[in-house]
Amino acid sequence: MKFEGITSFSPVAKIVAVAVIAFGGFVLFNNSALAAVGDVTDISLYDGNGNGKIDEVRVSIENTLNTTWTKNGTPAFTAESGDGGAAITVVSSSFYSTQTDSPVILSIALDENDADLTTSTAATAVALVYTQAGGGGACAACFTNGSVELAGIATGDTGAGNTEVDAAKPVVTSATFYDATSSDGKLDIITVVYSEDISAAADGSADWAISSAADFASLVEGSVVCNTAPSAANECDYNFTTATAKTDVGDLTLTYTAGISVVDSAANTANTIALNSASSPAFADGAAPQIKTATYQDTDANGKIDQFTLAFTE
Ligand SMILES: [Ca+2]
Ligand SMILES: [Ca+2]
Ligand SMILES: [Ca+2]
Ligand SMILES: [Ca+2]
Repeated sequence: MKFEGITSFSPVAKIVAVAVIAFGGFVLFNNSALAAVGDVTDISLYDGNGNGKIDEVRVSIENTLNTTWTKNGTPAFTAESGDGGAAITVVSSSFYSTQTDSPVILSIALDENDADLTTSTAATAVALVYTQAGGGGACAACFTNGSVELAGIATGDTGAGNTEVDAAKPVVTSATFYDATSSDGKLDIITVVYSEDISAAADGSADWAISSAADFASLVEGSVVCNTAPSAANECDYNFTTATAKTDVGDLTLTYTAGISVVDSAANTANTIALNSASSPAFADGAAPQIKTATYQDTDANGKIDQFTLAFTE
């Protein structure tokens, strides 16, 4: 077999050959930028009990050779509210994955009773910090595979690949009903506030329903506006009408069924929830009493009015 042309490249072939070699070098160079064993590749925030506070952080560590990672002594993780905020107590750490997986995943549990742990399910709610051995941590080489130690995680996780990932669903932090239109004693809007900013929905009414078994007549749903003016970025405004003049909660129930209108920027969809007087959170009353009826009487029948009776909407 003859390999004609190998020793006699045309000028164009030479350019192509140089370009191929250069591209190959570029690929090799870029491979060196990939995560090395011990690098943190993902930090995900979870709200396991769905109360709107981050309670677990999972850290993924590159482990391409599938060696066994171990924990030595007291973990050196600390946590902060937001990046560089107040310290949040770390309760414990354990391996979430098998210790030879790649990535190997650590679970860091946070103290939900820590007053500095604010209600937020956003990616910015908690920052995780890990100080490597010799850096003043509580143990030497806290997480290793025998030869490599987990790379430090700086405050704010400034590495492009080390930004916290939001794995926590938005949860309702308050739901308040109002008689906002006309102050006629008839409720007309419920404002539902979430633990983080949610997606914009001009009318997500298909996900929502209002009901009352006895106390409110002729309930009619209007638009449900989420993260769109006049709603705040973390809020849905549920508009409705009723024929009943009543400004306390009674048996009013507003139900959200997991759908399109309450989704965070990481595509975590809020759970189904029924909001009423007994839910958590329960409805807050933002509607002032209004006069429902006013009657007058002549109680001693002397032809002179001597008593007014006012009935209020609650
Ligand atoms: Ca929680
Ligand atoms: Ca979230
Ligand atoms: Ca009204
Ligand atoms: Ca009221």
